[in-house]
Amino acid sequence: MRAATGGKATSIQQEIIYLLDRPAEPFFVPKGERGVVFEAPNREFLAERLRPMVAELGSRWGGEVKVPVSAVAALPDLSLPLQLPRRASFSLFIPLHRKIAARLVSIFLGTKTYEEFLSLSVYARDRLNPYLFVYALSVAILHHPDTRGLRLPALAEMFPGRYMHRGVISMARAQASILEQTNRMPINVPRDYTASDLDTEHRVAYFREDLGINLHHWHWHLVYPNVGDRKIVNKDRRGELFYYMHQQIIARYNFERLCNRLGRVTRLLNLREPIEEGYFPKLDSTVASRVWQPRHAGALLHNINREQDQLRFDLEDLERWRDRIIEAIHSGAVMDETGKRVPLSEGEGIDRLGNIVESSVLSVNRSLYGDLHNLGHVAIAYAHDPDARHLETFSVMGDPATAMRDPVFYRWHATIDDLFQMHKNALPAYTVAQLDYPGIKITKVDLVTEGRQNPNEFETFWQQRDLDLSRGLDFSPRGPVFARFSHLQHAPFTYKITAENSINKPVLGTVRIFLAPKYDERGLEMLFRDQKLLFIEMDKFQITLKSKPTANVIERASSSSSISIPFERTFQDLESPPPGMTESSFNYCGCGWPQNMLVPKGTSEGFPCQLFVMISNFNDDKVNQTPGPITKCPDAASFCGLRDKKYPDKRSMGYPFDRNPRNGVDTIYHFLTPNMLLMDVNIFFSGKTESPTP
Ligand code: CUO
Repeated sequence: MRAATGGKATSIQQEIIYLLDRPAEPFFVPKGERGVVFEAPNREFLAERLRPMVAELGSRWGGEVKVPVSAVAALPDLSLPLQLPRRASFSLFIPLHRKIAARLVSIFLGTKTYEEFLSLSVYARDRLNPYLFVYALSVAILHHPDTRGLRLPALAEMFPGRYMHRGVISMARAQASILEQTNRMPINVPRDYTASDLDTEHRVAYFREDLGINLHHWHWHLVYPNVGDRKIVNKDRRGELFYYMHQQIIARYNFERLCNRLGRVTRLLNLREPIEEGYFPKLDSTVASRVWQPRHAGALLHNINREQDQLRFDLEDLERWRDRIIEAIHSGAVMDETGKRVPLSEGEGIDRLGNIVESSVLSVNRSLYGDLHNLGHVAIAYAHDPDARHLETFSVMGDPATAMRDPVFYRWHATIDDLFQMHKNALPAYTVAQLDYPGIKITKVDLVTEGRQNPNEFETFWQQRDLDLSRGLDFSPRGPVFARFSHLQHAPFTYKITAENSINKPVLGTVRIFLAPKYDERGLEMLFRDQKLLFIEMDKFQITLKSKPTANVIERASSSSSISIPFERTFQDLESPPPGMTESSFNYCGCGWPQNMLVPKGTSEGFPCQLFVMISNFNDDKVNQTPGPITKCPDAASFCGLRDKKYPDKRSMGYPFDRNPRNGVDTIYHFLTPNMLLMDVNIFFSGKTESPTP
């Protein structure tokens, strides 16, 4: 361990995290509340532009915790990462930027010791584009053997400009400069700041602009990078998870839309048609001093030709790739780079297709199937300046940290999901034998919600929350500055499931819980083939079922959901792990659907839904798990997988709703086998706003 000197020592090998603090301030300015200062071994470590500053100001900044940084035998070659100017915008969807990021990540991961990793990071930090640096260092920290146990600070803290109205950031800056800490009041962030009710799409802005949802999405792409060393990219079933996690986002978005009397999102099939939905994000980047460009209603997409990003492609390229992918799906096989047919099989086909469509370096043939999803993001993100004649950079669609704010994100991802559904619909339907669990019968399900008198009712409301913005405010005095924002929340609830086991011994099962709207836009009950796309995963867990005569009563709390992480983890603070959590158990776990968005909003009169509960045979679900220690934070495994492990469910992701049904099944009622139960429930939105807990 490298000892920190002076003041309080930081814990083992944790100092590197402080390089993520206030990304635009040099490394020799104190970081975090503890005032961590990195001490360069020699002047060479300082970026040239900073050298005169250090000479002039000497050690004016002080700092309580000094972290000496060792010299390194060979300084890294940063020529590729340096191609991205410091004030440019960085996008994971632009191929050159992806290449640059991959190089930087591999430089960091090529270090043999923590000391070396820290030294190279310090050396690189103030030379490079801050957003690129934060992305690459975060990926490297998550994967480096000596740092993988560390917690990453939430991106909303490092770059609040990606999450907050720009007025809030300037008010925060003013507060930090003018007021003593004790006199600072939380800055109110209104819920409706991006549009008025004239824009019907604005009814679901609370979903699109939710901080936790956007943080989850950024974190997911951090855990599942699509370029770089295969060791990092090639995680178990990552292509399939790309499909499933995004499919669930679309399902949840459509669910929210139906709650708000909006129709399901329409696909962006014709790239030549004006995009009806405008979006004005009103975000501001604190690092690149730029405004995120809006998109006016009726914008057109264009061919892209932007020299500085080495980016040139035509809309026709996107169309061609899409056609080729559709052709491959219909022929049941893709062609690899040697011209060999690789089947899109029932088991692995979806994983292969996910990597092709996204696309990742695992795509079997990037020259044939191209870079459809990523460059679709790019084409949309540059609608306002496709050839850089106005020297503008991309809009929110160009960054996974912000893309989900824009209504067009869902239209594009609905188009992408459609390809996956084409493949899924071409697969054989699940037979009764693949669905049933002979001997197991669910006899009753109750949903009990705290504070509600009637069973089988969810309750939602608004909740206010304070978020400290000071970590992202470069060059302003220290101390917290809070923004007070509100988000959707639900009352905690418990599922009570009664199940009988008539097999003569205890057996294992997997409980799978889904929720879908009961009626479509016209108030009619849906066909199974439509409703299956709207079933959102609520939970999945393993149980032991005792054999008769006693019935099994299984209780499961909403806070245990397999898709979500607690609020505290979404907004994890750099320096204080939430109560009850040790630092090392905190790790990798920033990925996960925010707990507060588990239940869709519903309506004040009660939105009718169907809760589906199934117990599947664990023998068919079981995975021969990779040996190694138990993962400490499996909470959000359904969307994020398990670190260094196989995806913990052998079934296809989305099972049993990922395929068209067997013959004779028109509605969900026909679909049910005895190990399943369907129940009508309602979601009531109470309209109240809860204040933050002090
Ligand atoms: Cu997550 Cu398009 O993949 O944003």
